[in-house]
Amino acid sequence: MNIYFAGSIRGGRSDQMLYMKMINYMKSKGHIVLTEHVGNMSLSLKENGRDKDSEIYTQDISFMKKSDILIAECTTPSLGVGYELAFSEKLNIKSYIFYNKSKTELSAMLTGNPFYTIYPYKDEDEIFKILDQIL
Ligand code: 6IA
Repeated sequence: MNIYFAGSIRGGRSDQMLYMKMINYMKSKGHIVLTEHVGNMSLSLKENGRDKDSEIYTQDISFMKKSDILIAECTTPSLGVGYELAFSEKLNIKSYIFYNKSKTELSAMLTGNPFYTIYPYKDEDEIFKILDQIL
């Protein structure tokens, strides 16, 4: 499958290691993660000006149009990830949301929307078992 992985960038990078683990896990199962840069440790958090950011936006929308599913890790809140989730609903791309329930409360705009399949977890290990079921 082509997978769109969504995780916080400018919203904060506390969970970057987890994103990298999830991305590597999905790749190890033979899938293509189109947005593997989200797990990149050295990603710049700075705004790049509207022209450069416009390239990022256009690229990400094109990745999403090629994706079979979207996986979002939402423990660190991110406006970009929220936008991507709304966009995946618009494109009717099956979307799965993970978040650590001991660290955050997910927005009612997501928990209240039956379009999304949502997995609150307590330990990171749980994520990989669920990914096995999804994939
Ligand atoms: O609002 P946020 O920055 O937290 O939004 C994060 C989400 O937006 C991620 O799921 C990404 O898919 C997307 N996104 C945000 N910034 C970038 C980005 N910047 N590159 C690709 N996707 C992004 C850095 C580019 C760098 C290689 C020069």
